[in-house]
Amino acid sequence: MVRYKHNRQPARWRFAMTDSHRVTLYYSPQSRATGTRVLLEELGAPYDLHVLNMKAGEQRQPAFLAINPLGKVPAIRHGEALVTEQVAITIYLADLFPQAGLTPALNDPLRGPYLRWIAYYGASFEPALIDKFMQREPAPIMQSPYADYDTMLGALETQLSRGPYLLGERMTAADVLWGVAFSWTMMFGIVPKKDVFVRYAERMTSRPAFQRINAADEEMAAQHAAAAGG
Ligand SMILES: N[C@@H](CCC(=O)N[C@@H](CS)C(=O)NCC(=O)O)C(=O)O
Repeated sequence: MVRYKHNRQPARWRFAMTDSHRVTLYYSPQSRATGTRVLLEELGAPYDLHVLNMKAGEQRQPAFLAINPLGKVPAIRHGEALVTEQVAITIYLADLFPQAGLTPALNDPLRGPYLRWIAYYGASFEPALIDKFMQREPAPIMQSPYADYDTMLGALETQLSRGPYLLGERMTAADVLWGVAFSWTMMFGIVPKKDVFVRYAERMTSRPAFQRINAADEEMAAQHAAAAGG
């Protein structure tokens, strides 16, 4: 396991950051934790990486199973709080660093839609994605948590076509989650490369934060493969 330190908060609010803001991200390159790291960078958050070599099976060792019994990344530790699940982590981190402007405040009319589309990721998109990837017949529409794949994706298409971001003109932490998700799900051919999805993913992945982490991930993934013996 390797630890790295990152302090990339913009100068304008660096004075306000204390050690109480420091976050530890349990991490593996080119995984669902990548989006969380990109979010930390977009937020200018101070964080440490606790890196797991998943190719060597470190996520299933007792030390990490004590953090997340599912053996999955991302997970974060912030003080006494341990948070798993991308959806919870996205909301938690964006609220922890409101200065970055990526979270609508509680009294903002966008707060509800913001939560809706973040929750949609975990509750509807991911289950649909896995059924599609496994070429599994979905449950009947009344039992399926996502209705059916085309309806689930169609709702996203409608929302994104209002763009440029999920909530219209305002970029939020939800876009970091979704931009990264569209990028890898289209790369794996699970989500079709429709113009609206491609443009949206490009808008998010062309940002410096994603570019930086993507490059670092490539290097780290190669080191992990070598360390795990190919
Ligand atoms: N429900 C979890 C899923 C996380 C997840 O699937 N993580 C994958 C990385 S892409 C993982 O850690 N897989 C390792 C394994 O299960 O061995 C979330 O949304 O955070």
